Amino acid sequence: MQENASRTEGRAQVGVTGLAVMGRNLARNLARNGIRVAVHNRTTAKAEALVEEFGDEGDLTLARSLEDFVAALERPRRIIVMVKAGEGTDAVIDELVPLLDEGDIVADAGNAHFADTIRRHEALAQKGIRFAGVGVSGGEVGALEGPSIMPGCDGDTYAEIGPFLEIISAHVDDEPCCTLVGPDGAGHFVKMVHNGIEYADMQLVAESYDLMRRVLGLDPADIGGVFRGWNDTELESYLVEIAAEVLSHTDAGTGRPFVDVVRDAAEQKGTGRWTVQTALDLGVPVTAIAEATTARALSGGTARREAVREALAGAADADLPSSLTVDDLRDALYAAKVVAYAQGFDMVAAGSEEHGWDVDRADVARIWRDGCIIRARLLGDLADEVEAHPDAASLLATPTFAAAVAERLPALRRVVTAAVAQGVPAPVFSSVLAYVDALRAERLPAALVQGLRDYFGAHTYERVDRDGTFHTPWAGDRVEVDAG
Ligand code: NBP
Repeated sequence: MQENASRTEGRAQVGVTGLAVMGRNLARNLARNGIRVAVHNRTTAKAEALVEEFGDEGDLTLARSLEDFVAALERPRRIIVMVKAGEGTDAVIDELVPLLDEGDIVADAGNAHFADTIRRHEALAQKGIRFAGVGVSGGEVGALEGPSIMPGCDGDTYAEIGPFLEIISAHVDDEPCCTLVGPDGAGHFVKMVHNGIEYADMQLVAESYDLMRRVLGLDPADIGGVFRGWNDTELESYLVEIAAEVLSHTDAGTGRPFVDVVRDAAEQKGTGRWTVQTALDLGVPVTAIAEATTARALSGGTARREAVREALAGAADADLPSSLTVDDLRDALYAAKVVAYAQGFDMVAAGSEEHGWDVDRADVARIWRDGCIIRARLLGDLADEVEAHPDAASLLATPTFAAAVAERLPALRRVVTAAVAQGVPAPVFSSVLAYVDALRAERLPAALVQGLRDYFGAHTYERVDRDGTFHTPWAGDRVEVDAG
């Protein structure tokens, strides 16, 4: 395939292989923006259909084989792989690499695990092929109209591929929602955390709905109206906007609220679970994401739910006083969102530190302001606050967000109290409150945990009043010894 770069001028500038919903729309987005695109798919009919249906939107070159695809591209080749993550990605890379030349670029825009991206980056570097792990959020519509794009690669690779990605990304005030996040796995890591936050965000919206319905007695259409109103406040966000739409929708077949005809069981197979697993490895508490992921797993365990519901049908319950208003829920939702985002950004900082990526969290907040699923007004303020206080130990310790949470803490506590009193599960609201209370506490019962560990396992402990490591011989004379 060795060929003089100047002889490839006029050929396609970018290639897209993998033309299911995402790849197809990314290719159209590139073409609509005046970029010459070569398209390829394992099943050729999909590539043919794309060119036939949308060939008039721009310069789309059909490639029926990978050889034709590679030959259709100018050099260095820029190839976006948009196939099913995992084995599909490895299969495509294995087929592509023998056809490529040194310096060519393979950009995996699927939902890869960041560890796979690090591995692929290393393997391809040994062959002189440049690799980018590109997180893309915004779903099918975003891919077509402008997604949020989180590329992870070397600077020279970004110089080649970044300008194309920036053109097709969403824009806020002419700023692209795409920037170089960091090297190798950084982009897919940040995309993973984005999806983790998305889990927490969605569960909070769902818990707010449940409390409005079961405690305040509102019907789905009314609740849709409340969300619509909230979207004109500091809660303005894509998920609040579409919650209003889904809750206001009536099922055509039954005339019932759409939300009442949908089975109440969700899955948690993907990036939410990866986020929690990785957070545990890094030792970063992401309680909102973890509870949201667990809530999905719990909902999906329908046999267990039914068995326990029946077994506890006659359980006596406490009669606890509580009060709740729609305004309390609005304030609690904002405070809880701030905490969920703060936890996610702590995780980005920890991942960046662990892997030496030097990720700029303000940049991450900026490229999430539009195009992606968690896009929200909050992210603009978040970017400014992270930039102004880069060394803050938590977003919750920055002036703007400390004030925002402090102001709403009574409402958050009323919401959790009402949920507990009325027996409505609100795991993310509850965990967020416990997280804030734990961080605010002067003393934590971790001191007793350390005592217990020393008792049964001689694990030692530190003291508050002097340096060193100590052990008490609990089964002996209990005279403390210096264990340091
Ligand atoms: P899918 O994840 O459903 O993958 C289908 C594509 O993968 C088809 O083009 C298929 O080719 C190709 N493919 C498979 Br499967 N195995 C292959 C193999 N061994 N060799 C070559 N091609 C293979 O498509 P999608 O929903 O468009 O998503 C694409 C990527 O984008 C995924 O990694 C996904 O996680 C990610 N993503 C999706 C969304 C979303 O909202 N859907 C959002 C963000 C990111 P075929 O036509 O020949 O079967």
